[in-house]
Amino acid sequence: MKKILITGALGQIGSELMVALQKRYGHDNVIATDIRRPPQVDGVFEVLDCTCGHRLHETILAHDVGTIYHLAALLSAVAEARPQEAWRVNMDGTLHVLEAARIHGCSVFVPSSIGAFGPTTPADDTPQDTIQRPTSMYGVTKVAGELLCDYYAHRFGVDTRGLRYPGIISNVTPPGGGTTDYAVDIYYSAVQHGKYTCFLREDTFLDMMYMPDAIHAAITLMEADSTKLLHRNAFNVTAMSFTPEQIAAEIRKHLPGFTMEYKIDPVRQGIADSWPNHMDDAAARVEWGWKPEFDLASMTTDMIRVLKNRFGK
Ligand code: NAD
Ligand code: AKB
Repeated sequence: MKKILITGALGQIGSELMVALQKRYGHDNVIATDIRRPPQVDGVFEVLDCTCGHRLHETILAHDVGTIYHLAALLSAVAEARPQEAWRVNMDGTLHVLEAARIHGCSVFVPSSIGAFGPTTPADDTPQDTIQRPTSMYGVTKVAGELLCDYYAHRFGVDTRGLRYPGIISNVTPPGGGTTDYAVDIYYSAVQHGKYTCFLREDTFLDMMYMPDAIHAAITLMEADSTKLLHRNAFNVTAMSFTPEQIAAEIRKHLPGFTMEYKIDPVRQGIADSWPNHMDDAAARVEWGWKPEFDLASMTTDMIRVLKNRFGK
């Protein structure tokens, strides 16, 4: 079979997607790449900067790549701190990947985000097709990325697909600098120290998803019948929506002594306030059968079980 290339494979999503793809399609059929070299990696790995067009072409040709999962990006908080670099990595990277896909006939998965929405978007039951005027640099690159993927599909016939992921919660690789990171940090801190200082306000609703559902969604979308995909590059997908107070209350069911205080970060609070409370993901459910397995209760049970084992608690 033609190989599968992942950019940004050492990140929060890539590190788990790599293993899932290896299991599904064969260990040596997955080419993991990232701008940094890991101390060790179980599989084929190459250093690859996604903004370097000729290295992308070389790697695709050398490994006979047919599918690209393009995960390399700067996330919302990092992008707000370094907006020019975020534009370069997120936009130049995506353009180079799409160009390489066009030239070499690859299909491409490019994740978008709840960050593609802004303060004028309807915040509740956010429709699949709606106003998108984000105010963060991350959001600007995510909307532009969605449009660029649409363009490559209709103009050049490239098989581009994508999801608007919510905040992803996981326990393998720490998140890379986003606004939703609190919902990962809180579990580590609760299990290790019994307390957490939250950088978002207690009533901030955001969409979230547990990593197994995020991985399953990406692979299911890439395997879906393309004739059924009306919204091919930007499917709203969500599994749950909660506030910091609600996740803390759920954690207290397992760790009754857990305490939380707040020290609001105005930058990340501003970003969170501009994002939806809860998206409507009906299009994904209808067009390719999206259905999450985990809700807040089952995810919390699993996160705490895994982290207690890891930290010997
Ligand atoms: P991450 O920050 O954990 O990982 C990104 C990886 O990209 C890192 O390993 C980094 O080294 C690498 N990278 C950075 N610049 C690069 C470059 N120039 N060339 C190659 N690699 C480079 O991110 P993630 O959470 O795994 O996110 C992956 C994708 O999913 C991103 O597009 C992100 O916007 C999107 N997404 C993530 C979430 C989430 O909650 N994790 C939610 C919505 C969308
Ligand atoms: C971030 O907070 O930047 C990401 C995302 C929702 O895109 N987790």
